[in-house]
Amino acid sequence: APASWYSPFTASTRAIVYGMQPRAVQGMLDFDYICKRTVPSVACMVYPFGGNHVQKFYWGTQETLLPVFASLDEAARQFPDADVVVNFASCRSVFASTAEMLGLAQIRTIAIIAEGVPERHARKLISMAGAAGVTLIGPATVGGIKPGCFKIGNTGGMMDNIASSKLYRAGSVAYVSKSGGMSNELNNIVARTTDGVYEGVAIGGDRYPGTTFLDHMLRYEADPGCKLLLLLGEVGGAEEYKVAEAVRAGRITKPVVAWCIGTCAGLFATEVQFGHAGALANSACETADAKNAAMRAAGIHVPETFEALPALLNRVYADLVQSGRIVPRAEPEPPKIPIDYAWAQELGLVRKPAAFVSTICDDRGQELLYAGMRISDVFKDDIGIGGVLSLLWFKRRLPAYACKFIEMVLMLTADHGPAVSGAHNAIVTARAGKDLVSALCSGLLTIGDRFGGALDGAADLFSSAYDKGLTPRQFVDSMRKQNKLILGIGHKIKSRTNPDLRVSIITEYAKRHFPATPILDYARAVESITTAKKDNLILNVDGAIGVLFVDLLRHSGAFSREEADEYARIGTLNGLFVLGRSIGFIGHYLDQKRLKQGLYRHPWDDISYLSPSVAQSDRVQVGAAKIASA
Ligand code: Q5B
Repeated sequence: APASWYSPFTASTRAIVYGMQPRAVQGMLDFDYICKRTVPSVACMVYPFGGNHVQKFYWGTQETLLPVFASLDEAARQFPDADVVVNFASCRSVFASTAEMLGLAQIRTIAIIAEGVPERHARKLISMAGAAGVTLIGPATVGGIKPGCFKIGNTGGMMDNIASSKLYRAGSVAYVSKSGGMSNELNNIVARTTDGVYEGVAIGGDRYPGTTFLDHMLRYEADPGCKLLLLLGEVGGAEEYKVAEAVRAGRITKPVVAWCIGTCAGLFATEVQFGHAGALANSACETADAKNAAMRAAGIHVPETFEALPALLNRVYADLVQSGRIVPRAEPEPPKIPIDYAWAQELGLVRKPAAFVSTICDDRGQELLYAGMRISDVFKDDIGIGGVLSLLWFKRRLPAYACKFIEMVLMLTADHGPAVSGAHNAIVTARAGKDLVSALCSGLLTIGDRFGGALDGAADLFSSAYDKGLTPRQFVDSMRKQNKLILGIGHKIKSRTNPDLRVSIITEYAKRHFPATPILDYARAVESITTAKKDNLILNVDGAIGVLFVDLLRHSGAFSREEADEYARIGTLNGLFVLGRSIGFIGHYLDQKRLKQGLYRHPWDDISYLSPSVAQSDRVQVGAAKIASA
């Protein structure tokens, strides 16, 4: 059936949702789906920020896309069949947006969800809506629901609630209340005591609702699908009297069951403002007791207490069935409700193997955890960057001397001038106009066996030789026999006569604080052999850190031998240089940017051009031809 003044929501109603409210939209689509609607009730969304785009939603178990428009005007143009707007604008912008909606001829109903709308704005909007012939629901409401047809925003709560109140199919009882929370209560009561809800609207708790109890009661009276009217009023205002008057005057002829909540107000010594802005009795006739009495006197079915409401509703419903005015319909099979994976998981209904396993950090709770340690404790215990590294790299807290050692390594390796491979690359990249990450990566990509990435290799070579029981001399000879350089030995500029102070600092610290340093001692013995050959074949900074870290892993007591070997094997030690030197590479990048250095081009006089001469090239070609013909 098409929409009419008394039935604005049908199974083909289409709405524009104003505001970025994906949860509410998904709720509406889920409702549509279980009502077996063929077309989603949400035509599109309007969100003034971010331009036109699409948002992904579920339609049952499948995914679907809904358009989002930056302007209401365009949304209306694209969806001329949309005649309802669910307006989620905040109380600050609701006036302007609703006024704009009222200017669109196709819009017949607007639900205003915002609370705290200034009363003067509400009154102005009511008068504008009246002039435009538009039905306003709200402000300060969840909206309403028409089972089997349409649901405004978050009305009805979660899908299991909607299903248990059988809101996926129409009943015969139409209700109007102020509160969205109490609407849920009514959905439940009506489902248990009658053949179910035909329609339900919460008009909102403000003093000036866009439409009143009477407006909706008159709609329900005119709507042939509705057989029984239910009103849940509340203390404050005089709207219930208007309904009573309509019943008395014969404008409402269908049976009405009603209750006005707030009868407990009499127990307080002074007038009490209940939850809603309008829920305050300003005079004796605005009390719940007075309004219940007036409705009862008008012939409305009013129970003695709210607790007696369900039984009364059931009695009136049973009379309607008995008199043949309601013919109960066969109950359809309850729909299967697709439930979100996250919710199903929370309920313990599903499980699936995770694609990733992570054991070092957890950001899901209230507080970030590093290997189980709260971030606030990281600072309370002042564990420093060494402590953080030990948590995230080794999943444990290391002794203070070890954390200090880690910090010293990071400080020592932070930079070694602009001439080393990595800094040079970072500088050239920065000067080519690239960004920080590119410059940093370009520097990092030079780290390897020859430059800065010899820590792991050195640790492996020295500790393996030591473990095998090779004397330092046997080790050096075996490496020479294999024509292999000893990683961790040798430096481009440092030598016995120009010692690398970084190495002295770190080894002296380790000698003072580490429980034992057998691999360092072994490496020193190797160094005395290599430096005898050539002055620059010293234990370099990579080598010193590499062997010391093996000593730390093996003798700190914090690791088993298997763990110690594994950390040395999986690249941990080069990670120290990578981390430390990143500080320097970023420094070089910033330095170049600060100095506004232009594109670097290497000078010709610094390149030996050794390409063959023309004559040589001819000889090569003749030679090649002879070989080919032979
Ligand atoms: N020979 C570092 O070579 C360097 C030998 C060796 C046995 C060795 C070289 C090397 C191993 C890798 C290593 C880390 C390329 C270095 C770092 C960080 C840095 C950098 C900075 C920073 C230097 C001359 C003669 C030859 C060779 C022999 C050389 N190395 N023998 N084991 N390891 N080391 N890298 O001076 O008989 O004449 O043929 O690869 O540990 O990267 O500041 O710059 O903080 O940024 O060019 O400190 O040692 O020596 O290759 O001309 O060799 O010594 O066989 O003998 P050089 P070459 P022969 S720290």
